[in-house]
Amino acid sequence: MATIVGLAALSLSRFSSTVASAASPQSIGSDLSIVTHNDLYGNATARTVAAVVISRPNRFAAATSRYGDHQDLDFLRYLDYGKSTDKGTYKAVPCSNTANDYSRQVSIITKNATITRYASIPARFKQSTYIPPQSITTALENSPTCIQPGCTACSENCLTLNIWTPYLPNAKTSSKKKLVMVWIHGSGFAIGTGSDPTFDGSALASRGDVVLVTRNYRLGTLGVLALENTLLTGNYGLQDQNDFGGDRAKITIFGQSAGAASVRALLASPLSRDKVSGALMMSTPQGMGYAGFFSEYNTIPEATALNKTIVNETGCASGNADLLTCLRAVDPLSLVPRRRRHISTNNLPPLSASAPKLPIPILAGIMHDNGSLSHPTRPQTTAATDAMFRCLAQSTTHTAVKNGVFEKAYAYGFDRVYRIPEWSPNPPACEAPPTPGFPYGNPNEPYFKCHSGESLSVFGTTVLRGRTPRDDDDIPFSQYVVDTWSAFARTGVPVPDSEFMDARGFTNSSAFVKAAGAWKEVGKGGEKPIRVLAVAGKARMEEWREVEERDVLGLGLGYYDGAG
Ligand SMILES: *[C@@H]1O[C@H](CO)[C@@H](O)[C@H](O)[C@H]1NC(C)=O
Ligand SMILES: *[C@@H]1O[C@H](CO)[C@@H](O)[C@H](O)[C@H]1NC(C)=O
Ligand SMILES: *[C@@H]1O[C@H](CO)[C@@H](O)[C@H](O)[C@H]1NC(C)=O
Ligand SMILES: *[C@@H]1O[C@H](CO)[C@@H](O)[C@H](O)[C@H]1NC(C)=O
Ligand SMILES: CC(=O)N[C@H]1CO[C@H](CO)[C@@H](O)[C@@H]1O
Ligand SMILES: CC(=O)N[C@H]1CO[C@H](CO)[C@@H](O)[C@@H]1O
Repeated sequence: MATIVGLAALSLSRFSSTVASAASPQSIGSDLSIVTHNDLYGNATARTVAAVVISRPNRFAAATSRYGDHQDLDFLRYLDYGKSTDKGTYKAVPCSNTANDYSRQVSIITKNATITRYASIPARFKQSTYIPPQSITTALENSPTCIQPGCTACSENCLTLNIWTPYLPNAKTSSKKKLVMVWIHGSGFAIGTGSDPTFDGSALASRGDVVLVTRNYRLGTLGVLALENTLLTGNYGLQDQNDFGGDRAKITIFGQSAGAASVRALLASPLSRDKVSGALMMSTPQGMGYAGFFSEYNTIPEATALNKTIVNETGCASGNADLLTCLRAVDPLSLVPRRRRHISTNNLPPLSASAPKLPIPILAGIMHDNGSLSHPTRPQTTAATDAMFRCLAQSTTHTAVKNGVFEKAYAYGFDRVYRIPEWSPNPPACEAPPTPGFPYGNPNEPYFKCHSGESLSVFGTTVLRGRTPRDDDDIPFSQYVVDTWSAFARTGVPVPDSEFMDARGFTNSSAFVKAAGAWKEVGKGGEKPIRVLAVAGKARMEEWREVEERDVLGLGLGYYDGAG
């Protein structure tokens, strides 16, 4: 009955059907659960044991006793979590989770799952269409990114996704579904990819027991160009993001920066708003100047007014009946350095009292300090920086709650950052300064909590991305954030359940949650609305920030009340 499946391949969940000998839920006649502690310390972990668990009769005690007094297998109690009786009947196969070995593979056969492509191969300036699962495809390599400035491993044929899963169902024996988190990457609608290793989904999938999906969408002008009275209707990138199906009760969309602005646009669109059970928006740029570009939408006439330059520069005559053919013949790399906004009949997302209600929870927040310092050519200046991010992020949440637009809302301010390698907008402003005993930076000293500084913590990829933990809190803090984000996807509440954490042995996160105290939804019981995400002892609830500054700028909490 026992079937051994190496975890190494599973831990990154690269699926393959090309290896004839690969085990599959079908060949085993059982579901496969992959349970690993994954403490985010990478190959420095002391918790090297993981298990592939097969749902064939075998009591928990029997399964564990087979492996002697392997204390590390305690985390398998998680398989009984949420069940009323201790009826767990599992076969556990412990194996190392430190190897980075792709040679052992697992196949899956789903209802004709297409693993590598989620939408039709996009014709330039044409809406993509969601393709339901059709065939089984090898997915061992990252596919090309969408066209972006200076790219090489890129293509217009880029509508692909990556999937990490802690569980492979056998359709014959189980109808269990995991919660799904769908990530929309940021970078100004201009660059980026779902295959960026910063967004490696292993940690969220393995710790959070969710299926994690990252995906590409068209960028730059290729994602948005719209011209009135032509077939160019814009929103190609947004439609790419909208191309997904599945159980609407189990899908949370989340994104950062332009990705968060995308989540916001998807929630505003009748095409996508009813497909999700939750939404998480990290650092949505909104407000004045540069940032307004992300979250205020153009109408087609407004977008058309912007076409002059680009149409002229391509050499395609704007009056040409064959404009589309002409534009499709242009080198795509010459089109992407430009950006355009999403197209909508409404310049702002509908948040007023008359806005349609969306019965889902949202979680939204920003970096705790200076929202900007984000753009290489637009360094931090004034109060206006805060206005871009903070004031209107607060107004969005405040107004949405006041007008009951969402079922409930949680707000946070992120107060610990470790910047992404290769990206330092204003060095060394976004780095904690080194002090004696802290050669990699001392996060207890003041430093700017810059835009995008949350990504490594949210994905648990600090070590994976080669950043050495600066102190003993960096990784436990990331554990806490990973567990918080996935808890929101599983339950709609950004607080991991204590029994869940106990079952998994997430002792650090337990301590964080206890130290931080209750995290109430915005607008409930006069509680302070913002959870400051910081190390144990510094996490707290706070009032909306920068009230005076906001009012001076005319970006008060009521800013969005008139919208839509
Ligand atoms: C452990 O990981 C680090 C970087 O994360 C790498 O430099 C080192 O070679 C790895 N060690 C082993 C034994 O794999
Ligand atoms: C799977 O694909 C085959 C052929 O491509 C088709 O006949 C069959 O109906 C598909 N099954 C499902 C469940 O979509
Ligand atoms: C396009 O460029 C030409 C010169 O190259 C200029 O005369 C014309 O006004 C431009 N048209 C638009 C719509 O900008
Ligand atoms: C908790 O954090 C400490 C460092 O502060 C670390 O040594 C330990 O391994 C962590 N425990 C777990 C369960 O991840
Ligand atoms: C093809 C197209 O729509 N061209 C338009 C570009 O914008 C100018 C000015 O807004 C219009 O006059 C063109 O018709
Ligand atoms: C809230 C906060 O940290 N504000 C800081 C933003 O950056 C400027 C310097 O550019 C500081 O003076 C502010 O205190």
